[in-house]
Amino acid sequence: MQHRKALTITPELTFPKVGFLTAEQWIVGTHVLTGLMALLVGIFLGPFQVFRRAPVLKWAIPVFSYYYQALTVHGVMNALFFTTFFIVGFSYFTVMRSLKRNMWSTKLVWAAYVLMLVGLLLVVYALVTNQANVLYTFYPSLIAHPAFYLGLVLLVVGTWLVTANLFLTYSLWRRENPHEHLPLAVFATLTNFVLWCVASFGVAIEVLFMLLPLSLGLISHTDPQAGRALFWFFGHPLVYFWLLPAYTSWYAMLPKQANSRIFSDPLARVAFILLMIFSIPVGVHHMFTDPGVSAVMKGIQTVFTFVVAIPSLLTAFNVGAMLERAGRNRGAKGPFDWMWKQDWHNPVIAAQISAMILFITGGISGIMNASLTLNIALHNTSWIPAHFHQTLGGAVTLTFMGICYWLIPMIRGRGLYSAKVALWQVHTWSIGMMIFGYTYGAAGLLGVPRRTDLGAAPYINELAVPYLNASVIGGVLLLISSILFFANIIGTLFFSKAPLTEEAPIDTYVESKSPLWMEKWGLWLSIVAILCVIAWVPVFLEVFDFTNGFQTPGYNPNGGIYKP
Ligand code: HAS
Ligand code: CU1
Repeated sequence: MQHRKALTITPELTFPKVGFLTAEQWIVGTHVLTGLMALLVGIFLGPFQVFRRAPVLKWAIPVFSYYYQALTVHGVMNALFFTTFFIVGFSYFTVMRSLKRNMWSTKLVWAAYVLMLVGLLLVVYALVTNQANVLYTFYPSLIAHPAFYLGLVLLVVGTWLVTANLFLTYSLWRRENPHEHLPLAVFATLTNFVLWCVASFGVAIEVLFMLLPLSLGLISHTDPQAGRALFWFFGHPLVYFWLLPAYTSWYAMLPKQANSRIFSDPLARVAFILLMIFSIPVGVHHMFTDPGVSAVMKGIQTVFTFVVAIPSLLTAFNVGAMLERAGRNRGAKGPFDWMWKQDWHNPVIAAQISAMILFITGGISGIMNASLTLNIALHNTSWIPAHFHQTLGGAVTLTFMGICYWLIPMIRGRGLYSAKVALWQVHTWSIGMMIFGYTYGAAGLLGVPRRTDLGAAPYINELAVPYLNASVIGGVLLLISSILFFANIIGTLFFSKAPLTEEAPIDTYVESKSPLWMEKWGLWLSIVAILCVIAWVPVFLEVFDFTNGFQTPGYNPNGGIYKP
């Protein structure tokens, strides 16, 4: 006789429509607020980079007066720590709410959090003591204090635990609900953590076998080319790890907020699957000017890069159609009228639509970067920061700010301190980013370099001077916007007296016609692995010097050969 263990069905959690369960509040709140603290440090250094680089000002940067230290703090805090903590907190929210259950293990949630937090503190120590001026890409042969690399390792290991917890929660749910459709938001979250996990192996190998041992004095030399290849195996998927939660909000939350409905759920899932598959075999587009990679591999990864832009074009149509429906529900008539007939007075909606508008130029500039031939003119100029401030600073950060305008009130159990201030914040951010993007893009076309202390440069192309000076206007607007953002967050946390009225903008039941095979994670992982082999193994064979090994000594950015 066959004995089958009876499946114990976990009772569904009932979440309050308005407000959080205590456990949820702690888990989501701690991660999101830690992320915002990292942002608080990083965000204000941005405008001062602009002021330092404008010939009309050439101001020294306050507190971190050494330009490269300030730039590293700006990049590392904003791009690596704010994003990761925020995304993890947001993903826990999405998964718990949508699947109506607790995380698989609350202990694992906190173990991962402690690892990531210790990682953050170690990195902050290395940064503020001026021992890690290696920028957020930490390319060798620049070498930082071991605490910097150890901190990054802990951050990444923490996110692996997060991934395990998310997948175990999902698989329990799937076992108990074999025929139900997985809510889109959870589907998106899982694809995001798959791509993150696979990608993070590249940077883990780089840090564990190249950078940390050199920094500790266990090995004496490194290889910049090999380090860059391992980094960009990770670095490009990283940008989608930031983008996918914003897409999750646009697809799965904005329809409810805008009183509309998703245009196509299956098409959205196709977009997420494509992003998961094609994010990794494209990182060489960051190395088009690197001599060690062959033109053939650059060509192959160029083609894949164009493929990975397609899911974003699908998103533009899918989300655009959802917004058109929202506009028509509000009385829009002509072909374009729906654009203005959005609820522009709601900061949560205004932030997300403005983020999309910034992403139009961000996306187009990305496609231009991806052309091998054009890239020669654009690489390492201020065009690149222009590109990624429309994508990461625009599409992603502005969406996350919009999310904060409903999430922080829910975490705190009080209404938003001021919707009006939030609207001003959104508009100053959008216009500031547009000005920054235009001026830095134009200056880049005139050859102005990125990552360079122009305030100390003996020569700048005169034609670029007006653009660099005009970028100050963007910097001022972004500074004002950052102050308004944090004033509102602090106001909501400590001073708001308004009652909480907004519901969690996520549907716990989603009608979907998507086929269940879309959840074949094993299949997707195999395809990812095959593409990684095709796209990356030849690159690694090209960049590693298997005869002579590592030949370049580490370099201390504060001067001289690196000595631990
Ligand atoms: Fe990129 C460099 C190519 C997307 C971030 N990128 C960077 C760097 C960062 C970054 C940080 O090929 C610098 C790294 C460093 O420090 O060296 N990028 C692309 C391409 C895309 C792209 C092809 N990037 C992103 C995203 C990022 C990001 C997303 C962050 C979140 N990028 C490159 C390349 C380089 C690069 C090269 C290397 C350059 C070099 O030489 O160093 C694509 O994924 C973009 C596709 C996007 C679209 C836009 C779709 C538009 C949508 C909005 C629609 C609007 C609506 C609103 C619906 C095709 C979805 C309408 C409503 C109304 C009411 C009007
Ligand atoms: Cu990229």
